[in-house]
Amino acid sequence: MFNAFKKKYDRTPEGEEGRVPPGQYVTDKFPVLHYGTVPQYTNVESSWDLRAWGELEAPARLSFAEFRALPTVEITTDIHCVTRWSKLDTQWMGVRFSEFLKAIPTLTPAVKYVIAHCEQGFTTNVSIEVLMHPTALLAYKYDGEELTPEHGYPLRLLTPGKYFWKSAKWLRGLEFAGHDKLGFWERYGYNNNADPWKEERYAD
Ligand SMILES: Nc1nc2c(c(=O)[nH]1)N[C@H]1C(S)=C(S)[C@@H](COP(=O)(O)O)O[C@H]1N2
Ligand SMILES: [Mo]
Repeated sequence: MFNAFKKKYDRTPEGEEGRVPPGQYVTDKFPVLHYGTVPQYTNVESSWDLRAWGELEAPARLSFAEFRALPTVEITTDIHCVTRWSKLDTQWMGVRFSEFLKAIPTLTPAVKYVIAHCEQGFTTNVSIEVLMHPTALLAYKYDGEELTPEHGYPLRLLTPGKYFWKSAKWLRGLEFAGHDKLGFWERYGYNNNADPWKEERYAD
């Protein structure tokens, strides 16, 4: 008991090594990184929705109010940006990806990948297995507060175990696909698997 307690608290700040992937440094700041401009919404109730399409029995569309009525969870996780900053113990609230699946028509057995579609055409792709993890979130609060515009308001994806670029900001749609489709940064030369522990930064 005592050892388990000690081990947990040894990790930070002195013993962070085991929590920080190779080539990363820890920051207490929350840097803002993205391509393009920050979308501004005047009225999310009328101008925002979340769509799902592809390998499911019928396409779906949830309004802002419908989405916000879904059950939420809070999670604490570490985030790792490919530009080498990591931030430990970030706190998020949102709808589990697996919970969201209950709110849309059934997926077909062909589904293997999910392509996240965002404002201004940004996309990112991940295998559906990764999003079935209980810490995969459609997140709308950070540190107890509504996401700020630059961090993805009103909704972002939180993709566990991958470099942070796969945590798409300003999420508007999820495409369910039987085959993989490279997203924005993945096409730009970043590694499609993006595992920070294996330092999969760039495509070979
Ligand atoms: N829509 C969108 N989401 C995006 C990006 C982007 O360019 N557009 N950049 C990604 C990258 S490279 C990173 S590191 C994180 C940064 O999130 P943050 O600005 O909240 O730290 O968002 C990711 N999500
Ligand atoms: Mo990034």
